Amino acid sequence: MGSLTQAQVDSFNEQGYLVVEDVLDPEAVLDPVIQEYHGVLDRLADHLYKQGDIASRYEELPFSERITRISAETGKNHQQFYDFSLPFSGVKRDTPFWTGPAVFNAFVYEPLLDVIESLIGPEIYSNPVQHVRIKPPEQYLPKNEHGDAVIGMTAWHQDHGVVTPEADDTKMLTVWFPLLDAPIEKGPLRVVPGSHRGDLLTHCLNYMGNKLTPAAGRQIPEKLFAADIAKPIPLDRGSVVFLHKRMVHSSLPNVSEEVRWSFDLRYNPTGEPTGRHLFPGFVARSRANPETELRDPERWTQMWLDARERMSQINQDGQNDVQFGRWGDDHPDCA
Ligand SMILES: O=C(O)CCC(=O)C(=O)O
Ligand SMILES: [Fe+2]
Repeated sequence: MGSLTQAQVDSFNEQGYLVVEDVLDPEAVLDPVIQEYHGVLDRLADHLYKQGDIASRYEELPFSERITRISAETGKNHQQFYDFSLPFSGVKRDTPFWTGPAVFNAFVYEPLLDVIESLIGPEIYSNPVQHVRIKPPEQYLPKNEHGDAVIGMTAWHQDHGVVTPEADDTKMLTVWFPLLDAPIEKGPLRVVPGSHRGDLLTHCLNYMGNKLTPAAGRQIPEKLFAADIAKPIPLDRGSVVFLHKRMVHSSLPNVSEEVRWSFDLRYNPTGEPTGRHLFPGFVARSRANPETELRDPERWTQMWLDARERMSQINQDGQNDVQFGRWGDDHPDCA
């Protein structure tokens, strides 16, 4: 059974997002993830040190400072070492990723699935559009050629815009939560309440605000939605924000002293296309067929190893054997 009240479900349907406090037990779910990532960071530090990219492994530094020190020195976010997903092109047989048991445990944590059940029903599939984001304080990062910190805020977008059109009619739900408290100064998400009631909006390449900006990446021009009513969503550890797939959202910059660390996961009713079919999903909950639920983290890791093997044979050297995106770059909204 779902755990939300009817008023909470109604609020999600009206506003397109819902904050639920105290869903994840910090000690039972989040601390083991943090512990696991200490090992991931050791692995990254060893790799970079062996390559001569950093002067020390910085083992003496606490987690947040260690990550910040490393990114400040390399000017990179090393996302692929932390992430439980793969790039869309150029994947190699040894491309790193992390799908540890504590991470898996968070994906299938029953009280989290109870909330999801209230929003999308009892047959719940873990959609592979999923990322960890670790963003160091911008003040300690080098700037790129456009004067922006090399790891910065996320631009305006809808998650519907990052999946292929086969997932256009699905009930994909975004689930975002911080591993450490994420107050305003850490750069949490911002949402535009009610924006999910509109269509999928055009996502333009390098179009920031209302002007072309080479570093901006792909995003929705602000003239297409009510950017003035955007609302920041600061969250404490344990809390979760749920987003409708057409909710327009972005994030603020991290102007604090500590890393901003979050998971963003997606779930959809089982049987619907995920919009990223080469990556593996799994049944997280099934009331009809409980025996189909995946509860073995090693099996999950093997699914990603298999995906990596497949990906290492396609989308290499600028080839586009399988498309992950949906946008052309000549739409009139982008001019
Ligand atoms: O955490 C962020 O900065 C962006 C996350 C996001 O866009 C999402 O969760 O869908
Ligand atoms: Fe997003």
